[in-house]
Amino acid sequence: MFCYQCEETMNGSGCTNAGMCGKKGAVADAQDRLIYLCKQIAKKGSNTEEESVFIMRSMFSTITNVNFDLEYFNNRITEGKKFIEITDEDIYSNAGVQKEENVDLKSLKETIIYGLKGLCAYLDHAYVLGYKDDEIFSFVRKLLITTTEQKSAEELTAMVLKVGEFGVKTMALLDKANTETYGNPEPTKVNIGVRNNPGILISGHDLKDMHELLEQTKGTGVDIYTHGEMLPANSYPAFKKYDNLVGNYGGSWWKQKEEFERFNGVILMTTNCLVPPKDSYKDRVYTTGLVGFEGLKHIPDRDENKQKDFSALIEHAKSCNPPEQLEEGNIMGGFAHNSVLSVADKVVEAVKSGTIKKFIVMAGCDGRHKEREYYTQFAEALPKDTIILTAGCAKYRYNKLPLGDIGGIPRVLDAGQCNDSYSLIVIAQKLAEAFELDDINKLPVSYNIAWYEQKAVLVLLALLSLGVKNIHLGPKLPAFVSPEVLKVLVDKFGIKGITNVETDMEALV
Ligand code: SF4
Ligand code: SF3
Repeated sequence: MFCYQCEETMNGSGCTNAGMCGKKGAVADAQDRLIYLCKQIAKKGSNTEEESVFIMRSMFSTITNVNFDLEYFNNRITEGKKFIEITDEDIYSNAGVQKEENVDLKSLKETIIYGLKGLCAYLDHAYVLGYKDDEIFSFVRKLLITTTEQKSAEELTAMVLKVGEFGVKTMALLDKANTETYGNPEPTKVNIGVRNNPGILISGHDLKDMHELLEQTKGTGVDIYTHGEMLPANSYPAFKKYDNLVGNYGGSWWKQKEEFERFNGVILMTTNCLVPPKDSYKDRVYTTGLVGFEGLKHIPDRDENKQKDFSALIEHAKSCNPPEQLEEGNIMGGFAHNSVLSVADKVVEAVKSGTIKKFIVMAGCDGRHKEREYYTQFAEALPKDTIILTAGCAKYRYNKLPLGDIGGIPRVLDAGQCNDSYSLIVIAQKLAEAFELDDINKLPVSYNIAWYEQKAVLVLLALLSLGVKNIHLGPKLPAFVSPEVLKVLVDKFGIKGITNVETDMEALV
């Protein structure tokens, strides 16, 4: 195997025997074969929606911490082979990141692939809610084909930015899908304590699963808690009305080993990020959608016009003990574009009067490495006249700190899931309009972004495609960015890694 798609890749260069994430070599190889097959379907297929959905879901399933199950990937490859004429020999001999020998072309092609993986995840979330865009489907095919062709580094660099441009479109589509279906998120105090009933903990990004689970647990005596990236669900009007939605339990994805253990109840993983479960709680974890892990129970997809059937999981939950309390209190959420822009006048006034000096976008992912304590320290060290704009699970590094507010505006404005970084873009664009600026780089906004997996790659490319400059990216720069490609990113966009809190504070604030 060879995989270097995430931030935790071995020695900052590539996982070769097994993934640091727990992915086995055979699974990584099968994922490579699936990606190769998708490229060939894009090239030789008949351009049907069925093929596009196959490609989209295949790409999504190979994102870090989504699916660890070899059988799943083997079945998927068998399924995909029906679309085109292709031999196993072809697939086996041509699949894999290392087939491109030129290090810079490989870097650019893989940047395109990882960005597309993130894009496909968001596209799938929208698709599940009945929203689609044929132009985006065609774009994904076109770019997959590009990675199989002889292209220059300049041509590929242009394509990388195109991925970002379509990333913005896809996040906009998903924003429309989420808000038209479940309402605009509202500023919400989310309880982080527990109640005394058995519970189900739901994690991942899939809001439709969230809705159906709430509906099916209504009146059953089973409480629902969110974990990780499902936290923002607490701020949607459609979900707030369920009185068995208690709040959020615990922190971000990498804390699950300890937190799932202590939750006592049933856990539902709807998308990334699953960590290989411990035997002590394994029988309480269910997967659904594209998530898979050998030995875990899987809730099958919904039949047309029907809900997914969560009854087995609900029955299981009833026999569990209530969760152990980890903490108490509240955290604030729900500051997506609609709620922030509804107080835009107040925000603009605060900036003009100097009460707010700067916004720092600290969106992205969290991860398990100690070096990420930097983000907590950075948030703590920020001057009191600054506001953090966040989205994605990166927020767990500082969303429970007592950072206070500025004239009623909380100093951490959480727009939601990583895809809701789109909200941050909308907010920045509207502020630029309000200040009559022709360039969003002239706004008092700095970017200190943390990444882990490929959705964050897409978010980064989206920001670059909008011309955002001087982004600090950490905790490590991607291993798949070659020195030459990094040079382009530095020269063109001023991208930097992180150093230490003091130096970066000086540069960013
Ligand atoms: Fe390694 Fe990350 Fe790939 Fe897992 S996803 S195998 S940790 S690079
Ligand atoms: Fe988090 Fe996996 Fe990236 Fe959605 S859930 S942001 S890491």
